[in-house]
This record gives sequence, C-alpha cells and structure tokens, in this order.
Amino acid sequence: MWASLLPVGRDPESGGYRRFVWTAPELECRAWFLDEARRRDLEVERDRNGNLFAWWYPEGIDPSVKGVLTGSHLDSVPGGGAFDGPLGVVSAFAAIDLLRERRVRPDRPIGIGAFAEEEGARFGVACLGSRLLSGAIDPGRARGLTDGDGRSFAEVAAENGIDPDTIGPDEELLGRIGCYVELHVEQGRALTDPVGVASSIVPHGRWRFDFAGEGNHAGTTRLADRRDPMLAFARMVLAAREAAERNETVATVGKVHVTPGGVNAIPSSVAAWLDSRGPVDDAVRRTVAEIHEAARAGAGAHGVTVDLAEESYTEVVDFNLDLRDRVVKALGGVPVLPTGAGHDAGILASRMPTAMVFVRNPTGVSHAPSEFAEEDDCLAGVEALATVLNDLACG
Ligand code: HGY
Ligand code: MN
Ligand code: MN
Repeated sequence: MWASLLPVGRDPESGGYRRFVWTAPELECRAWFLDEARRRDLEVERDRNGNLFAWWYPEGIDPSVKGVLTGSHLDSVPGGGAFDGPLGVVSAFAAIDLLRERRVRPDRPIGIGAFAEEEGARFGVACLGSRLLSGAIDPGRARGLTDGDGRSFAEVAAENGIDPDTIGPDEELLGRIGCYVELHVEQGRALTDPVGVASSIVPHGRWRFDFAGEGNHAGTTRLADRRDPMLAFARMVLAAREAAERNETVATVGKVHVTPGGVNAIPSSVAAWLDSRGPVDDAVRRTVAEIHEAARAGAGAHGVTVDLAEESYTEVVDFNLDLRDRVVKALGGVPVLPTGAGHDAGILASRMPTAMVFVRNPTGVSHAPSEFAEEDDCLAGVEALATVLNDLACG
C-alpha cells in the first residue's frame, strides 16, 4: 500500500514531493485514498470543504454513536518528504486491516480522515481544510485566498466540485466524531523510541512582508538614485535569525517572490514570508516585532516601503490530558513530547479531544526529500495505532 502511493507527485531528480491541493498529483492521492477505502468496504465521504473521510461502520452498531477518527493529510510542502502526512493515512488503513485480521469488532465507527491543504502550500494558510471544518477560519477569507497564479480558493474549489458558498463549519460531521488521533512522523530528533505521544504544539505563525521600491535599470541607475526593495528584504532575513536567537524562538524566511525578477532589473517589489515559532507565545510575538522593526529600518534607509500582514497564527495547543494519558497507557508507557510542527490534530483540538502518535524519525529531517522513517518503526506505529483504536473504539 505504501509503495502504491510513493511515486505520486515525486520529482525524479530531487526525490521531493509536490502535492499541492487540487493539482494533478494531489488529485491522484485522493483517487488512491478512495480506492483504498473502497477495497475495504469503507464508506467514503467528502465534506463541504474538500476533506476526505472513510468510515468503518461495523455490523449492527448504533450509527448515531460518536466515532473515533484517525488519519492525517496527503498534500505536501514543495519538495517535501514521503512521510509527512501520508504515513498517518497509510497507517490508518493498515491499522484497520490489523483490527479486522484480529476479529476486533468495534462498537463505534472508526474513520480515516485526509484533510485538505494541511501544509498551506498552495493557498498560504496551513490546515485550511481542518480550519474550515472546525470554524477556525472565516469562510469568506478562505474563499479569497489565492495561489501563486492568482487563482482563488473559491475558483479552484468550484472546479473540483465544491460549492464555495457552502464551505465552513460542519456541525453535523463534527457531531459524529468523538475524538481524533493522528499518527505522524516525528519532525525533529527528540523521539529516540520507535513511538511517542504528543504533549503539545508550540505557538507558530506565518507573516507576509511586502517591500515596495522602484524598478529600474541595473546598469544605468546610480546607487544614490536607487530604491531597491531587495536591500530591505535582506536586512529582514538576517534580522530573523538574530531575533530568533535573542528570543529563543525559531524564524525562517523560506519563500520570496521578486518582481519582476530580471537579472538586470532592480526589483520594483519583493514579497517575503516569515515562519516563526517557539514555546512561549509572547517570545514569538517579540521575534516578529523585532524583525518588523529591522525591515522598517532597512526600508527607511533605501526609500522603500514595507507592509506586514499576519497570514495565520496558532496559539499553543495542549492536547487533551485524559486522551493523551489514555493513549500513553494503552501503549504501555511511551515518551511524551512537544512538537514544533503544526497539525490538523492541533486545529481540531478546539472542537474535540485529539491526540497524536509519533513515529521515530532517525535523522529528524522533514519538509525535505530525505525525510525518512525505518520500516520497523513504521510497523510499530501501525501496531500502536491499532492498539489505540481498539482501546478507544471498543467498550
Ligand atoms: O508547518 C508545519 O508545521 C506542518 O508541517 N504543517
Ligand atoms: Mn508538514
Ligand atoms: Mn504533516
């Protein structure tokens, strides 16, 4: 099953994935999901926001009883690894296979979710599908989000059979889910056991900086006459690292758009995206403020303007203690650790008890082609998820 998904959207050169929501590779991942669900006679469902679900309703159970949801996401960051997202979805199908092999008969539904646009790689807001489902983002704002080609979420969603006017919270669906347990490859080096459980997700956010100067000729424009936004941008990038060190946070500028982008043209504008995170909320806020200060100073020194917009921010998520402890107990006592990565489980935590089961990542590398997890650890993850689902869905 893992091998059947592996080649989808994978760049033969870099080995990295580009599975942006509602682009061909991600649509292929969706088809794969529906195929795996149908092979198992699971009831498939696509909600009003484009999230996919596959439900196991064991014979004779009361369909009105709240189900246990697991799963993760199938989309990727640009140049992402194979495990971030898909490991949780594949492990969910495999865990249901194990339960069935063992003649386990749940007395509540078990569902597998594949949440749309978890990485926010196309429309800029992470966990967009679970934010829409849970009411964590205004549907009007979501409709207006645009991708790199200027196409809006509303437009692209409509092309994929979603009515943009109906996106948003789905209380009926949320009412059918008792709790959500997401299995995910660990994205740092903190987990040295095969399997661990998440305690929290640190505060994290994304900000867009827009620098505007004056486009001009790279060769004939005197230095004194230049209003080069790239210089203010450069100050901002270096300030991000310095502010992170000062405030014990992390800060990354991983995406930048230069207009017009000609080698021999002084740019007219530069758009840059900052990702900053850290265990303490106001340290992250301070980090961004100091970076903004440096960007303004750099802009002022070069006759350039700078605008700052917060694109998304997620406060600290402390996972539901009862569910977390129940999962740890069911697994016989495994390490509990915080994560610096955002997840749909973090968003849904505002609407139901959620938990995360981590699978060891031997190198800690993620959001890069070399992301990897040992097969034995992945199998331990499936075993762990089956154990947790058994514990939560039976009795
Ligand atoms: O960016 C993140 O933290 C997650 O991988 N979406
Ligand atoms: Mn990710
Ligand atoms: Mn992920």
